[in-house]
Amino acid sequence: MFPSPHAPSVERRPVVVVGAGPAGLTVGNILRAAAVDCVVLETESREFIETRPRAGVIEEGAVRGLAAGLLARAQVHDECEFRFGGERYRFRYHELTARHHYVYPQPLLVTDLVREYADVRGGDIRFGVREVRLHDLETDRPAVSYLCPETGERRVVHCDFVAGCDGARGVSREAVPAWRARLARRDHGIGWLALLAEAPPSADCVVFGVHPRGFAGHMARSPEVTRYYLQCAPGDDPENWPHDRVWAELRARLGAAGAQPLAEGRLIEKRVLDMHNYVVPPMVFGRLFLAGDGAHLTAPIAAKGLNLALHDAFLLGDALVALITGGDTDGLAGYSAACLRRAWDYQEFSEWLSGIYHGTASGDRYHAATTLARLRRLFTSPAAARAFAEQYLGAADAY
Ligand code: RFL
Repeated sequence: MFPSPHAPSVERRPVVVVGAGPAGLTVGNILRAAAVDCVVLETESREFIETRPRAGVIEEGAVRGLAAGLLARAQVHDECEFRFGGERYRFRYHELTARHHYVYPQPLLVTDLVREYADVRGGDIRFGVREVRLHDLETDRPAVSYLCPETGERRVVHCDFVAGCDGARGVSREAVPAWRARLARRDHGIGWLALLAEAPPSADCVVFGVHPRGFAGHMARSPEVTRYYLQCAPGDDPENWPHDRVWAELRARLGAAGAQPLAEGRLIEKRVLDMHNYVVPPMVFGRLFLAGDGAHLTAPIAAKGLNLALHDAFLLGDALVALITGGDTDGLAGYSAACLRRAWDYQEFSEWLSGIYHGTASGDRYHAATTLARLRRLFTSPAAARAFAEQYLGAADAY
């Protein structure tokens, strides 16, 4: 039951942030830096979110002053490598865009952001909350309630705005009624076996293996840990992929003339991801503003999800600060449209890249040959290379 606004457990804050992923923590940090009061609600424990492995490739433009740890410790990547037809092709994107990628594991970024928000700025963050519910979003007095993990009591936080940053499985997106949300979804019909190996990287950059047996990817995470991907059937069982099969397949798909042999190691994560994307326009419902995976999902194909979450969070945090501290409504009014322009651009890139990664293994000779033509064009046409580099780095002048 919803407690009366006079009950002792009722609080009031300008903003409630639902979810302590990269999006929610970034919004929280921007608000705290501007002395705007807020509370962040998270269903998991601090330890869990600080160790959950996920992304690692971050655009230069998705980093702002909040990520001091990242700037001090991240590896800087200027190029990537495609391998196809038994050859290696270096793609030097820094030369084309003057931008680079940071390689910094998401758990470290989340750890930095939690520390900055909670320990440095004294921000209020509540872990382990249960049964989060969003209320009265279409009024100017919305609220968020949750079950307190210590007492089991339902607590209510009244607010002016709710930042829905609770990811793909959160409650914020569900709070937008079906008549309003215009979910657009794309299933690629392809699975990726996502692997983390306790092994040093076997190349000095990200490697994409485009092979008739299927795509394979190599991405450094740290000097001791490397992420690998193997295209597989959607819904495949990770148990079908014992250690020896994984390494044999990686060697076959990433093999190329002059390539360094793969450093083998224990597989510490092994899960099958079904490649699908979605966007939920608009990203606003009354006083609820969605950000990150809660609003749009991009399969790891283009390594864009974390970057989009950070871009959303910058826009949302800045817009909330502008309104709450200065009465400026423009940022929030244009928030959804601004985020969606970039989100759709990245979706289109993901779609295009999926064609390149998966085309040669499609079983369709025509499709396989046009895929290889597309790939070769990246290395023969400077105009095609520049266009690819701009999208890969998220470096367009405007979205
Ligand atoms: P998150 O990170 O999922 O955070 C949401 C948080 O909300 C919590 N939560 C709730 N809290 C309160 N109430 C509820 N009802 C809640 N329900 C959930 C969750 O516990 C969580 O802490 O979403 P956010 O902030 O939008 O960030 C999105 C990114 O995490 C995601 O897009 C990336 O990880 C995607 N991704 C990659 N993105 C990149 O840009 N580059 C990459 O290289 C990259 N690699 C990847 C990836 C995602 C992967 N997986 C596991 C899907 C590799 C993998 C394997």
